[in-house]
Amino acid sequence: MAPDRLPEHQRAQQRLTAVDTMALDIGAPRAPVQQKVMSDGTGSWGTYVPGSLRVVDGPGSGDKTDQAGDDQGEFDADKVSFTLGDDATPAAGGSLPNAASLPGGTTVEFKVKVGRDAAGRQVTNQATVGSENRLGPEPEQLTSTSGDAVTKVNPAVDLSVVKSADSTKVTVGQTVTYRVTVRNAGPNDATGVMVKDMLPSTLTFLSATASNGTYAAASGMWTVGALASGASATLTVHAKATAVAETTNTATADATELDLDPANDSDSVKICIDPEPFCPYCIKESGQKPRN
Ligand SMILES: [Ca+2]
Ligand SMILES: [Ca+2]
Repeated sequence: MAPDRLPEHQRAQQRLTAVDTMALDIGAPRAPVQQKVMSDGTGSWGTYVPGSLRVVDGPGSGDKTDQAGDDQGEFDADKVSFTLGDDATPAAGGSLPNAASLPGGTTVEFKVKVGRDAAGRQVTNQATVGSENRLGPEPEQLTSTSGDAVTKVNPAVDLSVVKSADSTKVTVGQTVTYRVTVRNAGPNDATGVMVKDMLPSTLTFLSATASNGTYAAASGMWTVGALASGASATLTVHAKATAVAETTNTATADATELDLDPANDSDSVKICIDPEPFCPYCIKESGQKPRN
């Protein structure tokens, strides 16, 4: 095997969450070759993070700009490229001495923001190095491709909550019925789904019905459990108004997985509890004044 055909290698974090940023380190082995140029695409699963090109070690180490023609690094459309080695210019790779194994040589790095569609999947990335072998009688153009750098991306979900009341204006003694719906917009199945929905002190719990799981009135916790991507669950709570108040109560959902849009995890309903109406015939007897 010619020295230049030693495989390139890549290091990537082994576990990420969608929307995290991943740094791909790409090492190039030392080889008695010149004009080394490395290129690497960001793939369909992520987006290049502008300004993240860097030669980590080896000749010309340091940050590189995304623009072409000013230094060893360049980002163009969906591909990053570096010119490597001693005396590398913006246009042409330099030379690297021979060495038996990594981590000799040079290492470059760039960052990729992992996209939503990659959640719960494995993503892979490869780098390619082109070089010219000048050991023989004639210069020989060579290409080396790395093995796949495989990174597991954590699953992610988007829970949303909608809460409503059958009436937003009641009187003391009347029953209010709240309806809470939690939905998982995916992209992955949710586990350990909990919805916290504590009744205010001006309402007394009567009963609850849940399509999934159970509701504990004392803690206000609706334990939903697993919720597949695209699925929803509903809770109905009946409560009795016990005191005059303007009261808002909120339902908030949570799951084991990261939620990609926390803005829709909660919903609130405000209700007004009026005093009990007075019977005009009772006023004379009780001496109470009718309410305005
Ligand atoms: Ca540049
Ligand atoms: Ca959400």
